[in-house]
Amino acid sequence: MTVDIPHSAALLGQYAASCKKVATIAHTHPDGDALGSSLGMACWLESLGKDVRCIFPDPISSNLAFLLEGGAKARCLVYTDDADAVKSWIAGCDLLIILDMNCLSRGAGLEEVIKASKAPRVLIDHHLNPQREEFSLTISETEISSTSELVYWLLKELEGKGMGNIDPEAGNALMAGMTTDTNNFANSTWPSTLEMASQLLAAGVNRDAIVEKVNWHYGENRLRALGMLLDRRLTITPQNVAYMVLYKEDLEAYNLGDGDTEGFVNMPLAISRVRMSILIKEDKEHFRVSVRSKKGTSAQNYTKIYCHGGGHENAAGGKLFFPGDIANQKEAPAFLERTVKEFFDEGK
Ligand SMILES: [Mn+2]
Repeated sequence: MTVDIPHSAALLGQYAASCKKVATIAHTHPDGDALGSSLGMACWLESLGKDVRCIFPDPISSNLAFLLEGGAKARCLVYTDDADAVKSWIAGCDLLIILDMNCLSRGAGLEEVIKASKAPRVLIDHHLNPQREEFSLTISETEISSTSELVYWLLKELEGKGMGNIDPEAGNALMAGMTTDTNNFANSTWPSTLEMASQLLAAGVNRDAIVEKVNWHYGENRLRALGMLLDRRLTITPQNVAYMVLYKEDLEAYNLGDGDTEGFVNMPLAISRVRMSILIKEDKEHFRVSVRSKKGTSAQNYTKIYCHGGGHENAAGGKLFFPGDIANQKEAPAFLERTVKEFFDEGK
């Protein structure tokens, strides 16, 4: 870890001490880390007596619904479900805490709402290249598993200073966020990550239940779609890059919701010779692009150069627009072939 936790926590504590009404805001298509870090932060702020809502640009996928049991659901607002409630909450806030995204555009429709607010913005994130100029305080750490872990260490520090506490609900949410972002300790696991897990286990967080709920409660459609993809849509280029394309017809045929394709992109990395895996999924006028790579290959660089995105060195996401990057959907495979060849063979 490179960030100075005591110093950053003290600054976060100052912002929290001087506010009354807060919004935490996380990225579009919220994943376990976005939700976990938001809920963990909200629990802590509530323990300080603050009025808090966790705001998301769009709905939370159904496999994470267990984190919204109890009181947590009432704490969350989704912009695409209730734009007026979100706008009026943010307009009344005197602090915005932005989590698990390095730039405001990752907030999709919320970007303008955030920019319209005069409240100070605190960024807490673990992605590369944070857009520091947009924030009053940036707490960015890339040598860490997840935003949930970063939040954990900040809150732990503040708790030691007698400022709020990490209650079991927050511990559970932060453990879930870390567990999903490390793909259950398969990647981005640092010494501090295991220390956090150890401390939370000792505090009574039921990690087995989290793992079970995250991984074992999908519909049959998810597995059948994965079978179809791996059997019929997996291409491996001469550069040993695997790619798979999911068209709108597939999403409809298998009735795939937002969270249902989570983790698909990792599967081809199981093949020994594959060094990078790309999954593209058709959306409105663009494909959503997910890229994962093994050590020594930069998913981040490929995504930045060709797919309007970024993220982490070995896990990145972006978009591919049509028309724009490609004339139409059917051109996507050729685009991937060409850009992969250029990236690896011409050493871009
Ligand atoms: Mn994350």
